[in-house]
Amino acid sequence: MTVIMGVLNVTPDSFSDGGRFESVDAAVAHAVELTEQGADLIDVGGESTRPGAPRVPVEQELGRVLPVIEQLTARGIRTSIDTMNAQTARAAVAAGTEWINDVSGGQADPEMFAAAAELECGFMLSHWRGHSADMNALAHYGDAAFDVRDELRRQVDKALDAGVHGSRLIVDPGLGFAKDHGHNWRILGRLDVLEELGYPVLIGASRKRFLGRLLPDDAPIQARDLPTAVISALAAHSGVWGVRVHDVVSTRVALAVVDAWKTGAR
Ligand code: PMM
Repeated sequence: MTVIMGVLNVTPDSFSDGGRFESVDAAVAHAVELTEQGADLIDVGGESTRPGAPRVPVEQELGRVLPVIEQLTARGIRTSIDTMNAQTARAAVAAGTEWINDVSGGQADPEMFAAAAELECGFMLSHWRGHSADMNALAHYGDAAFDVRDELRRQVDKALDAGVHGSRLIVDPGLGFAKDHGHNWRILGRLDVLEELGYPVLIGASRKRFLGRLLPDDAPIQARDLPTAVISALAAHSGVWGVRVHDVVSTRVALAVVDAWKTGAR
């Protein structure tokens, strides 16, 4: 079955949950709820990556995510750490996190691959071309599906050279990161190209801006959960490893449809 990764942004400025989970208790309660709804793991992040977002000092990031990870680990809830900082990744893994989810694919922090190799945890490696402040200017491709595959392959090779074991790698096209809506749809329409890399694929489309273009201008952010769930179904049908979503309930149902579609039983 396709893995559901529930999003837990412990930030005051995340575009999609608007800082509602700033306090540790509220964050933990939300993670428990997502787990009860069917999330297989919780992706904990303390630094917003929305376009134009400022960087957060590592100490502040650690202060946000560590208490949450400690409590989730104590409850037996599996987590990934959404960070571009090796220091945060190390501390999170020491607190029980099983995967490093680095949206920069090891590019933002030169220590990241060494940390991942040493920690022997899973590593989610995303396609990335630059920090949020300037990523929109970097959204130029010949064919986004093939260019992203090739750039991911180069980064995967660097991870392997640094000692990260191939069996621990998961690749992600980084939808919305230095990509416009057309690039995102091209990548999604050709997931077979990404699958050529031979690694499990993770897709993070949830509530992203390109989905807003399918909806009325005044639609609330939660209206993006329907197109997100449809993408979860289509991505699962093409065989991806996992989907990273804010609304677990709708994606759970979408994945049940795919399962019934494929097996003829439910
Ligand atoms: N997108 C965001 C944050 N982390 N991680 C992975 N692996 N893939 C993504 O597409 C991704 C990510 C940005 O979205 P958010 O601000 O809603 O969390």
